[in-house]
This record gives sequence, C-alpha cells and structure tokens, in this order.
Amino acid sequence: NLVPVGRALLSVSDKSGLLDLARALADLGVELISTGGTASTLRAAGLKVRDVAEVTGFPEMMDGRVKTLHPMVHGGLLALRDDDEHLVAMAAHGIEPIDLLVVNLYPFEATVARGAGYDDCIENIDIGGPAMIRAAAKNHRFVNVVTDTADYKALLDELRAHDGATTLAFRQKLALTAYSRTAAYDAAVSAWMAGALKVETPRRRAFAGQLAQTMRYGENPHQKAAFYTDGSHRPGVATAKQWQGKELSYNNINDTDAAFELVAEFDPAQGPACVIVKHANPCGVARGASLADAYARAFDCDRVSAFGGIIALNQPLDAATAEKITEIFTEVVIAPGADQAARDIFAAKKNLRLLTTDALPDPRAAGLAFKQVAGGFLVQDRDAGHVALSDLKVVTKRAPSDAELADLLFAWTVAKHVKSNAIVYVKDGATVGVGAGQMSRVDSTRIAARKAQDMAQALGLAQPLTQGSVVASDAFFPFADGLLAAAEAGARAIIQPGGSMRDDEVIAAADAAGLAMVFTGQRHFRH
Ligand code: 93A
Repeated sequence: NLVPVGRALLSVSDKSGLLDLARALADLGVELISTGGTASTLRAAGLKVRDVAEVTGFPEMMDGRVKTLHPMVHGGLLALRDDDEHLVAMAAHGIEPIDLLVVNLYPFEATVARGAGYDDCIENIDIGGPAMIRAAAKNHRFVNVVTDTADYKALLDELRAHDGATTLAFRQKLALTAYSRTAAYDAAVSAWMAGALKVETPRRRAFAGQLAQTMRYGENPHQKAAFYTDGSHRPGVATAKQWQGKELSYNNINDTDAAFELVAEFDPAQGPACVIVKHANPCGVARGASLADAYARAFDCDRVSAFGGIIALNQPLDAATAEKITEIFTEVVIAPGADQAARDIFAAKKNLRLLTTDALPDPRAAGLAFKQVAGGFLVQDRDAGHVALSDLKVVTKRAPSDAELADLLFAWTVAKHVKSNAIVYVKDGATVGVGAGQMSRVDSTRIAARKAQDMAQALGLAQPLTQGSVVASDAFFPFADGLLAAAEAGARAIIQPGGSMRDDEVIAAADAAGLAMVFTGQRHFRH
C-alpha cells in the first residue's frame, strides 16, 4: 500500500510553512503545481513550479472564483491508478496524476470573526478548495491530502521514512482530517448565514466546531475528551486568557462556564457580584459592597461546598478579593480582568487557575444549547429569558416590600442557573440556601433549608439565614406542600412562574401563612 509521491498541487491561503514544505518536496524530487498566489510565493523564493492554468489550459478567471475547477485537476485527483478504464481516460485526455494535495481554505471563519460585511464573507467562501480536498480524500487509496499546516512536518517525516512514498494508514488519517475540515467549514458558513439572515433558530442549520483542546480525560478518568469552539466568540471559558495553573479539565470547563454565565446576569454597573460553583450548580451567589465583600457573602452561603469550587466575578479581580480567595483551596477563578496586584497574590498559588476575559457575555444574546440523547442531540435556543420588575404579578393579599422585590428578582436570576428542581433562598442580595437537582420540589425546598441551618450552626448564628428570606422556584409549585416547607424555613416572600392547576390552593396557603407571592409567567427548567 506504499504510494510514491511524484506530483503535488499546492494551493494555500495561509502561506505559513509553505516555503519549507515546498523546498523539502522539491528536494524529494516532487513536481510542484500551484494556483496564482501560491505559485508567485514559490517562484519568488526561487522554486520551480507549474501554474495550474498551464495544466488546465484555462486562465484563472472571475476574480479567482474559477481556477482549479477543471477535469485536468479533478481527473488527476480522482483517477484510480489500478483501473484500466481510468488509465485509458487519463491517457486519452492527457490527465496527469496528482499524488499530493496541499490546500488550506479561504479564511472564512477569520473573515467572519473580524466582523466583515455580508459580501466580503460571501467572497471568502472557498469552492474550489473544498472540491479538491473532498476529491483527494475520497481517493486516499492513492492520494495524500494535507489541509492543516500543523501536518506538514508529519508528511515530510512520512515521505522520508518511506523513500518518498506514504502508507495507506497515513493517507487514511489525512483523509479523515480533510473531511472533518470541509464539514466544519461548511458548518461555519451555515452558522454565519443563520446569524446574518437572523434565522437564529435551531431548525435549519448544520453544526460543527473547531478543535480547541484535547484533554487528558473527560468527566471521568476512563473517558477521552476534547473541547471544541463554535466560532461565536462569546466571552467565557472558550475565549479566556489563562494566566497560571494547570490546563483546565473537562469538569473545570463545564463548571467555569456555569459560574461565568450566571455572574454575567449581574450588571457590573450595579455593583460587584460573585458566584461560586460546584458540580455545575451555584453553592453561593452574592452582591456586595465591594468585590471582596461579594465573595465573602457568597462563601458564607455554603462554606463546605465552596471548598475546591470555581469562582466567577462580574468585575476585574482586585488584590483584596484575591487575598480572601487564597484563604481556601479553589480550582478556578474567572473574571473580566485582573489587576497586577491581584495577579501577584495568585502567583504564589501555583495550582490556582486564573482566567480573564475582555468582557462579560450578554445574557440576553441569542445562541443555541445542545443536549445529547441516544442516537442524536436536541437543539434549542439558549435560555435568554428574563423578567423585569414590571413583569411580576402580585397574587397574594400582601405585596412584597421593595427590599423583598429586589431579593426576589435576585433569587429568580440564580434559580435560572440551578438544575431543576431549583429552590433558592435569598436574603439581602445573597443566597442563603440552594436546593438543586432533586426529583421532588419539596425535597429541594427542604434540602436548601437544611443546608442553611447547617451554615447557621457553623457560623454560630442564633437562627438559620432563611429566617426572613425570600425564595425562588424555577417552576410552579404543583401543590401547597413545597410552599409550606419554604414558609416553615422562614421564607417571607416567594417568586415562581405560576400556572399550576392548583394555583388557587397555593395562593390560599400563602395568604394563610402571611406570605407575599409574585408570579413571573416564565419558567426556567434546567436539566
Ligand atoms: O475561488 S475558489 O473557490 N475557486 C477555485 O477554483 C479555487 N481553487 C483553489 N478558490 C479556489 N482555491 C483556493 O485558493 C484554495 O483553497 C486556497 O485557499 C486559495 C489559494 O489561492 P492562491 O494560490 O491564489 O493564493
């Protein structure tokens, strides 16, 4: 299965590494053919190269839109070298075999990323490149196709190891890379069009990502894993700069994302906020007089769970906050910036990862969310739902006070980011109890209250922090029992979507207990 490489077609937009590769190929006796820009680069460096126009007998035309789309090229890539009919056709039409194709595509993704206009993006959709890549990859029994500059070295190593030939296994690997590249390329075009045409619906587009990182393992050590970016450039763990610490693991990335997406709900112009996440659920969320105060208050919600957690801040990390954070073990801190003094304090903690982004993500921005099921995956709009004060409907005899209303909205925002069934107790702009991921809403209500009790004991308080708190429920209370459990824990006001068949019963129970309750009319399941 060794196939010697005699002729190569080089057509690259990214010219990095091109000259070294071409020189090495020429030294191995490979004949070079190239498209316009690539050929000039090679010639300028004194290399001998044939123009593709000479091979096709047609000039490159229509602003380069048609340069390699020709049977002399595609016949050379697709012909089976051991098929008599193919050989006869080649001879009849003077088609020469092309054994190696080196292509990297018009920089479509980069063009979109720099915010180019519609026509500019359209012009950067490569047609001839993917056509050649797909042809060469199909014919990998005979043809090598290199689509990634990172593979130049492996190609030369392979050729040198086999006297100017390559093995089938090598060509198969190249073909796999090649099809992954063209699939991702077209998915990027599809995603861009969906955005440009404002068809930000999950229903009419293709999905693919670009490999950003391979990890030592996945959610568990026996699982392999990788991280792909989707080209959206949403500020967060995918775009962040890591200042120190080991590489992020699969779980780190997942938890850091959960923390940063939640903290971004709190407008930094309205004051500092901090989120501490464990196992993708917040175990403490707080606003504060300062960033350090916000951290301290978030920490006091559940000090036990916060150990080894992930911290997200809505303002740049400062020295006072950094100092406080280093008092216990933390896995990751992510913030929209960090000053020099803060970075110096962290530098002493080698294992603590510090990530900074240029901005907070927009919680209301459109985007898609995925969930895998056996045999496929579900796609939906990301939960960009939001309620304002004016959306709230007071359903009880007692209306919440202004302070309670502020806490209710805070609790509602946190509940959106807690796995269902989600129950969140809040007091004075800080969570004091979080119940997550239970199959019964009553259980979530009780677990959150019990955790608050534990914290009160640990902090030496006379009563649990849920006394005089407010509570949010991500979905309606189907019965009065969950609401009564919250009242028992000391909650004074409740925020929930409403819409249960038994709303009347639940409202009557709230009135009987002297609670204030508001309906949002919107649900925030998160499974
Ligand atoms: O406009 S194209 O889609 N039409 C073509 O026939 C074609 N053939 C190769 N673009 C085409 N290419 C692309 O040109 C390659 O994929 C590569 O990215 C680029 C290299 O052009 P140059 O050698 O002129 O810099």
